[in-house]
This record gives sequence, structure tokens and C-alpha cells, in this order.
Amino acid sequence: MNKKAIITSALPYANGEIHLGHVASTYLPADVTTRFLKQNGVEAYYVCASDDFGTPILIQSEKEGKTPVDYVTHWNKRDYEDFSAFDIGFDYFYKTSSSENIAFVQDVFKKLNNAGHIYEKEIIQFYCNNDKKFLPDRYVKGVCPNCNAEDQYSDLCESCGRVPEEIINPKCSLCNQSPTKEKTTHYFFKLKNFATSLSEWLDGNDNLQKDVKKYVQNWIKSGLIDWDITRDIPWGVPIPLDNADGKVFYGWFDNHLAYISTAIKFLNDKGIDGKEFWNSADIYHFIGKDIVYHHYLFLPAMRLGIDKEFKLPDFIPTRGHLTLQAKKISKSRNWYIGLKQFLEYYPSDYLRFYLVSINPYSQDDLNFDWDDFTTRINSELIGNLGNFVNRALGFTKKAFDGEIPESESFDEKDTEAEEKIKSFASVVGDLMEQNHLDRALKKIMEFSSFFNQYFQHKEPWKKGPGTANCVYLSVNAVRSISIAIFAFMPKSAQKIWNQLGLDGTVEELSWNELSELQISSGHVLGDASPLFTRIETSDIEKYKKQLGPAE
Ligand code: B3M
Ligand code: ZN
Repeated sequence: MNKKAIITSALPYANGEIHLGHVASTYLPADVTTRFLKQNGVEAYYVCASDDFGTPILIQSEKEGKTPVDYVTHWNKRDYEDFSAFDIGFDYFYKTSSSENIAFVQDVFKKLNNAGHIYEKEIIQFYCNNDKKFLPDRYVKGVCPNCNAEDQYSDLCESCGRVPEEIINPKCSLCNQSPTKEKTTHYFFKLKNFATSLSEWLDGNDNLQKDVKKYVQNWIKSGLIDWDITRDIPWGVPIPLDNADGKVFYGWFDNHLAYISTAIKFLNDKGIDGKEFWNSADIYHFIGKDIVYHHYLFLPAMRLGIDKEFKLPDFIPTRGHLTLQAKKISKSRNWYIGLKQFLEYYPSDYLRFYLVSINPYSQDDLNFDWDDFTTRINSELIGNLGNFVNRALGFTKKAFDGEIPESESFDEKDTEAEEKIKSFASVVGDLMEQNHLDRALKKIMEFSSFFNQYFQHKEPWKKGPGTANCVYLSVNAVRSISIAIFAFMPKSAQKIWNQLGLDGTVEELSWNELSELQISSGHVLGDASPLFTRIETSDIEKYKKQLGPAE
């Protein structure tokens, strides 16, 4: 494990509230990973920013009668609040429209231009005579020339995941009229220049997911296309050339550069040399599978184009999309759950537990299902983990006034239990290091289940021989659980820590300490209270009815 890391997750557009779909595939896995790395003594920083530029944001701000600056300022603040309520512990949350990012993007552009990776070309741009606007990107829909899927955006086909060179049968997505064409001069990034170096980089990086690499390599083989990095709109990073007045960069030219500019700003403000840190750290970019093209091709190509002045990513953990009750999430059809809204119903740890449990390290889609959520919380989180913690601590309180008794010599079961604790850090840690967060969490549940059975088997309430060992080992197992679940469920971890009567915060403990039996006889527990409250199915039925159109 490298001792330094920078973690990012896909930057949220400053254009609407964060919902469950957003957090499942990127923010939560990135947060869990960052917390885990920090527990392992890695100097890890999780940085993020709102993605402020782009045509959709400009048009939406106009609709609401706000300046784009006011509009994105609102969403930047709101997003950050929602993430914080969900315990997404960004070390820094900034914005792509920061002065630092603007300067950085312009500087990168100049370097790419000097290195011969940029060219100018007169192009024909769609223009809507009805809306009186140039129609870039999402404002033109049509048939994908690669896979023939209908109703696809001109900047990304959601069916095949590729960026169409020229969309077939274009329509203005605002008014559905056929747009006319106007001439304009645009700047292009020569992505084609990088086919070989990208392919080599992919081949040489064993940390990237194999299946993703495979289809990205196929994209390279079937031919890359140069990227139009220009937009004729007044909202974006201005193109720093004399003859480019009124033109700004395409949002995907500037947004991923904010990973770097935000990290550098944060580190420099802390008195750390940001650039030096970036280049000696492991770089993680957590993304959803819809933006593979941008992160496996465009982003690394731009870094290669400036001679790797900033190192390329080591990990690009890519996960699938969340569906809701087995249907595609859609804000317009009210088929979504806002993060803020969800946290009014249930504690953040319930959602964190559930979303990690159902989310493999793969591009398979995952499904949020209210009934499955209820079962997993009631029978696994509460029935297994919560139950064991309450049993072990509650019994010690009742039978020993909360004081850990002197243990005796171990029988076979005790030795097995002790072994479980001693191997726990590596059993779970190995899976975490491999990004298998769901499997790691499952191991924690198995550990808890083992100790439930152990406790049951020992029958300490009979006060027979071996009772003291049972208490000693069970309370230490609870301590191990507290440290192990911190990355997944930070609030519950701290609650358990307090109930154990231990000092400080669980966050300060290092990962390997979870395999040590540090609670010894004479230690006195804190106050115990139930960790979790069961989910009522009547509430769930109510929440289900809030989805979708009223019938
Ligand atoms: N703002 C959101 C998305 O396409 C987009 C991500 C930018 S990451 C540099 O998921
Ligand atoms: Zn139109």
C-alpha cells in the first residue's frame, strides 16, 4: 500500500439534488475506501467539486431567472450539505468554476496547444431557430450512428456508451424541431494521437478492472475520434486565444482537471507541495460506468499530452447504475429518492450498510428495493450485528456491573474465537484492498454471526465455568467490530465505541488494532442502549407509494 493517496469521485453537476443513484456507485465506495486507507496510516485525501459549467446548467439557470453563478452556488452548497449528512467525509469540496481551476485549465490547454495536440477547424454546428441557440451536446437528440439506438444525446449514447461522431436525424431536445446548421470555428483535441500510448498505459496498469479495460481497448482498435472541445455559449472556461472570443471549453475538457486543481489548492493551503504530493500518491478516480469513455481515454490522454506533468490514475473503480424497484431512476417521472429525503426517514448508516451490501466491484447494475432494504436492515444489521453487540454488552452490564472479569484458561471454542479476532483484520482488509467492499462487509457480518453462535453456545447466563472467558472474548469482538465497521458506518462505530467505555474516537485507531484483544479484566463499560431501531413495514409501504406518477 502506497502511503499517500488522493481519492476523487465523479463531480456532481451543480444542477439538481443528489439522489440515491448518485451515491451508490461513486461517493459511498470512495468514502469507505478513503476511511479505510486512513485507518491504515495512508495520508489520504478525498477531494471533490461541483461540476459547474455546461449548456444544461446555463439553460436551467435562465429558466429560473438566476445568473449561472448564483445558480451553481446554490447547488454547490446544497450538494455539500446533503453529502455531509450522509457522512461522505470529503477533505475538500470545491468547484470547477474556481479561479484556480480556470487558470489551471487554460494552462493545460496552452501546453497541449504548444505540443501540437490541438487544431482549429471550421465546423457546422446545430442551431435552433425556434430557441435562438446553438445546440451543443444534450440539446440535440437523434439516432446513434454506432449502435442505431434511438433518442440518444449527441454527446453520449447511453445504449452503447460511445460518443457519436455525428448523430443521425437530429432534433432540438427543447422543442423537438429539426435544427438548422451554422458555421463556427472550433478547437479540437487530437485524441487520435494517443491511441498507442493509451493502449500501452491500459495494458501496463493491473489495477484497472479487466472487463472495462477490454472494451476500452476495443474502442481504441475500432478508431478514436478527435474531441471538439469548444462551445459557443457564454458559460464556461474562456478559451485563452486572441481569436476565440465568446468561446468556452466543453465541460468535459475542464471538469476532470478540477480533480487536480482542487487537490493542489487544498494541499497547497495546508502547506504541502500539491504537485509533488499528487505525483507520489496513488490516484483513485471513482466513477459510474456511463463515464468510462471520459475517464479511460480522454482524461489519461490529456495527462499524456502534457508529458505526464501530473500522473495518470492508478485506480478507476467503475461500478454499475442503481435502479429503483427494478426500474431506471428518472427525476422527471418522479422515480427517484433524494438523498436528503431518505435521511429524513432513516439514519445514514442504514443506507450506507444497504448500498455497500448490494454493490459488487463490477459494472453490474444494482437495485434498490424497499423490501430487500427492510429485510437486510432488520435481519442482518439489527438481527445479527446489533443483536450481538447488545447481548454482549448488556449481559456484561447486568451480570458483572459492566466490569470485565478475570478470564480463565481457554477451551477449544474460546481458542477458536480468539483466532477469529486475530485473523479478522487481514480477512477483511485483503478484500478492502481489492476494492471488494461488499464482500468485506459480508465478512464482518459473518464474524458477528460467529460470535452470536459462540455466545449462545457458552450460555453465560448460567454462570457456569467459562463465563468469564465468554464475556472477555465477546466484548473484545465487539471492539473489533466497532473498528471494522467504521469505514462503512462511522456513526454506529462510534456509538459502539462509547458503549464500550473506551476513550477518544474509534477513528483514531489503526486498522490492525482490530485484531488485538485490548480490553482486559477490570475495564468498565460505558452506558448501553440499543444501537438501531427496527424498520416498520407500514412505513415502507408509505414510502413505496411516494414513487412515480399518482395513479
Ligand atoms: N459531472 C457527471 C456525470 O456525467 C459529471 C462527472 C464529471 S467527472 C469529471 O456522471
Ligand atoms: Zn429548439
